[in-house]
Amino acid sequence: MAVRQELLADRRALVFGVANERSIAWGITRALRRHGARIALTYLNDVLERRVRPLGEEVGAELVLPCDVVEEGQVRAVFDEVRREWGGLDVLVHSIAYAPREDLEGRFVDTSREGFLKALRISTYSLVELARAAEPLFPDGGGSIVTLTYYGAEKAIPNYNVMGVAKAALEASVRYLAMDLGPRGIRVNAISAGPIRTLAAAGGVRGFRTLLGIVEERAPLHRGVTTDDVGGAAVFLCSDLGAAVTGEVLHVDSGFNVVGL
Ligand code: 0WD
Repeated sequence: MAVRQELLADRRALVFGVANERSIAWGITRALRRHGARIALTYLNDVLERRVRPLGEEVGAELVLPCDVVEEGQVRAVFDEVRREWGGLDVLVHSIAYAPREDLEGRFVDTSREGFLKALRISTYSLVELARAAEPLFPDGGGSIVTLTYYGAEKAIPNYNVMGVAKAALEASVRYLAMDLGPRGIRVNAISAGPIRTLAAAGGVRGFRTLLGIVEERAPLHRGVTTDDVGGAAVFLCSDLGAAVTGEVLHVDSGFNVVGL
């Protein structure tokens, strides 16, 4: 009987963006753990801490740390703690996004300067900042960074608005980070997930339920996407199976992005 090889045995994985058990980051965390990774989680604030700590216990997280990526000191503190506790890092998952609610409805042309900058600061620039902080911790010749994007980066989707612009910049950032970090053997990829009912999505994007229905009706697989589907793709990208993949946007969307309407 073939011994099931643990694809991520003892790899040290730091995950940003677990908010609750419906978070995409939580689906990824569980998949990484199932394949032998060691887990560290960050949470946004005290309110979320109450939800994230029990999840951390469920996966034997060795670190559960606060981090609002807007606070540079908190970002530095997380990586200092990782260096102290682990001495290094193998996997970084960035599953963070934010846009003011009023900018995720109505017309994109009406986006405020503050809303635009805040959305890109939190949803896009934070990847560059985390990658820069993580780089010295990755071992020579290894390391994988994964972020989450959405089809609204490629096509204009009603109400996704400024988040679509943030995701387009995120996908371009993945390519530039891949170029910079490739010589160190560090790979940088994005997973473009189909719509999933999470706290942020259901509450954040007007008309979200319609999006879910359209995917099930038109996507080749005629089914929605789950956080476990995204978790499986993340294990592939973080493991040696994805050793020659970097700068990519991997669609995990039941094939929705390949069909014309
Ligand atoms: O359909 C979906 N849900 C899709 C989500 C489809 C395709 C992509 N995505 C992306 C999102 O854009 C995001 O980048 O996946 C990522 C995770 O999104 P999610 O899992 O849908 O949402 P959620 O569970 O809410 O995680 C986003 C988290 C926030 O959670 P809440 O519930 O508080 O919105 O990002 C975190 C926060 O935990 N977050 C921050 N973390 C650190 N610093 C910050 C911040 N300033 N702001 C938000």
